[in-house]
Amino acid sequence: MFSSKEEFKKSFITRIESKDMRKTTELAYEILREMTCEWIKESWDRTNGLYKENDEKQLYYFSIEFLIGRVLGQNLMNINAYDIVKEGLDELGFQLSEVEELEVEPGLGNGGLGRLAACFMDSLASLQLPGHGYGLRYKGGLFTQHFVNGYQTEQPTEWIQEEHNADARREDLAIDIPYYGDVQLVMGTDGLKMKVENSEWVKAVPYDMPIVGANGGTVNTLRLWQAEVSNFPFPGDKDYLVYEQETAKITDRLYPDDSLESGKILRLKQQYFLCSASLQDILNNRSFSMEKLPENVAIQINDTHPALAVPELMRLLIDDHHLTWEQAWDITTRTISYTNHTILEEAMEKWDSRLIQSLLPRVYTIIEEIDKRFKESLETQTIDEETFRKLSIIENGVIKMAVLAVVGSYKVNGVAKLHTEILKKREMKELNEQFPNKFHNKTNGIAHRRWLVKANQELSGLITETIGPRWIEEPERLNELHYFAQNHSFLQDFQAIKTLKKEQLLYHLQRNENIIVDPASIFDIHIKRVHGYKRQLMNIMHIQMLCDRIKQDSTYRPHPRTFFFGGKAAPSYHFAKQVIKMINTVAVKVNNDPLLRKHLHIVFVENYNVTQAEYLIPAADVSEQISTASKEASGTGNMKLMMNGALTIGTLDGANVEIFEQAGQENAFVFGMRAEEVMQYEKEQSYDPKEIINSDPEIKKMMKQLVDGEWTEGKENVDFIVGQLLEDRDPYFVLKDIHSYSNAHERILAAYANPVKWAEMCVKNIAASGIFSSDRTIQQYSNDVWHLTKIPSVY
Ligand code: T68
Repeated sequence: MFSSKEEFKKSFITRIESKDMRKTTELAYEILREMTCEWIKESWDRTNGLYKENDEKQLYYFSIEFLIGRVLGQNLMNINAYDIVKEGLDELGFQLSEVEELEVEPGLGNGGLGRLAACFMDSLASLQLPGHGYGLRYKGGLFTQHFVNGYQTEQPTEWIQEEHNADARREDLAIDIPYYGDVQLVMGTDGLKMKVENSEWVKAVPYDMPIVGANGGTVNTLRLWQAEVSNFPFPGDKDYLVYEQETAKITDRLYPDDSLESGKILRLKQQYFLCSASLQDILNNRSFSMEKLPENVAIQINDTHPALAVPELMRLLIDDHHLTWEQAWDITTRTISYTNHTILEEAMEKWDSRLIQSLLPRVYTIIEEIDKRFKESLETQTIDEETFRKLSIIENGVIKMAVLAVVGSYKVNGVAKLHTEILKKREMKELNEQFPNKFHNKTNGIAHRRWLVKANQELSGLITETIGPRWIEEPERLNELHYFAQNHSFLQDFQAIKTLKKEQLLYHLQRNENIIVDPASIFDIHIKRVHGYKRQLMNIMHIQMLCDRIKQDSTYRPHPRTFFFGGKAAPSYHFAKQVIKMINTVAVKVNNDPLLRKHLHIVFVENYNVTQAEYLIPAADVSEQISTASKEASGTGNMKLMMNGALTIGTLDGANVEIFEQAGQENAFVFGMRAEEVMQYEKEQSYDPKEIINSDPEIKKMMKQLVDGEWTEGKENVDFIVGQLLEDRDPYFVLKDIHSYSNAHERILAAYANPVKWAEMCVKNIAASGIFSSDRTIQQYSNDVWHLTKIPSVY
């Protein structure tokens, strides 16, 4: 790596001149990417060498999604070259920020779960822990969202630039994965064995991505598998053309459903592909005896999507490595641990037994055996029918992946305190009683290096000037900012940076869309997947309420606010898509109304993704975290916004609870029902939105306007929104919580009227946010679950 700006410039110029005399930003991007890869390669080789030498335990994080976002700028940052490169390029007539804009972000994830995996990768490498990711190399990441007449449309997003990947491909490590086939019992030298014949094989080719830790010392590996046709013999009675097409499909696209269980065969193929390839890779490359697997390897499964790792590891240990069932089970259940990310019924993965039996016949026999043995182990207890049903892995021809994951792993965690409590006391109560020491909490975290150090370099600079640089390595030191929460000059600097970040956001948005926004307005930001439980509908209905107040009450003239929305709806989630349409419809009305637009502005940012988030989050004044209590397992956007000095308006849900605990409820705007209340209503089915409509004139009026189509466009839109609130009985308690939400918004306006006090509250939030760094989360996983040893990189 170069040590000075001059050295960088020299090398850059030599390269640019050897390629092309036209000095375009595109060429600068190519060269910078190439140079960065070379610098990283050295550390990467060294890290791999150290891991081999040390024989230390390795962690493998199995995830169907890794939403890593752009990597070039982050890598430069992590190798401490960002400033040198920026200045060097500047002097050569390029702007680094423009160069960075050319990178197509790999959107290999839907939302929180995929982004969490990416933050964890960053923290593992930065803490110098031997932890790697296994995922899938989807040709198309999450779709690109455009609005046409206010409706979401979806286009495929292709992120791969093949010429960049020549060295990432590891053909030498390709593995073959068996699908279908006939299971037979055969007599081997050591007794009866299961054998599968006539399998259809698919080749898994790994592509490696470097994960660069802070200061560039440790570089771990994210290995992504790509499906290709296999060279193994192909069963004669099948159609090879169909096989070719189906093979390509396995890693062709990311499933765009963020919280729906799809139950499709392609999804099952993807899941097994990830598990089998990764496990074979681990077992092939080990340097220890198989019995020592749990001492040498930890496998974390990110939700149930890779839960087939349990039966697949059993299959490999028994069929390929000739262990007994008991030995294999002992090893498996000391190697695998599982993270649960949801309690939403519709997201709980269930597979039709017949589907697994046909696609993965051998794996199916193993799942049956696991289920049978687990049920036998329950026979000594007196267990009622309901409990027995809940504990069954296979029930009425359906395989429940969450139960399989719990039974087959040694630790199970939820992602925030409240979520873990709900898991233990309700959703998985019976399992928790069977395995009392398995369940634990690991509250999520975020990579502060991306979400603060990189995304908000100005604020990071100010923090470093104020408390010194140590907070970057130890983010909990951000609490030293408490001493400056009343320091006027610090608060002024903070405010100036907030304004700058707002202007930068607007500049960025204007490049892509024609948006004129007042930077002096309150930036109120609601960014996340669009879903009923995340209640974008409540936000837009509240805006509807505000419009009415402004029109009816000439004394109600609130400080201007810009409500930003960003988020995609799953293509098959019709209600969410209608909410998008409604927001866009209200936006047009409000933004064009001469009176309303003085006070309210609505911007729905198209195609919300990691890159957009990096612009939006530092610019936020208000962070909308308004899920129906009990539904949001954790949330991580809430942490990113807090860390950038936005104040949270939120329910007591997921990690919001811990955010309020840390920052103090007086430095946030808490509202709405609590989780117990919601769950009680759900249990009793006693919530009736009509009662609220009939007893509350303001809500009644809003409903009438909705039914009359004043805020929607087209009958379909009215029908969906009104239908959800009336016929479907408002399943996410929008009408129940909207008054309390509206009051919280009035408290925001009151607080904002005092800019110094507001800034003080923001700073208190930043100061309290260090605990939400994923470095803390990863250290806790390592201490309690994985037991990894830090391997300092030596130069
Ligand atoms: C999210 N889950 C949780 N799921 O909703 C969020 N689901 O509260 C939490 O903070 C985050 O996980 C990290 O723990 C998801 O993002 C998915 O994206 C998903 C994807 C495929 C299938 C089901």
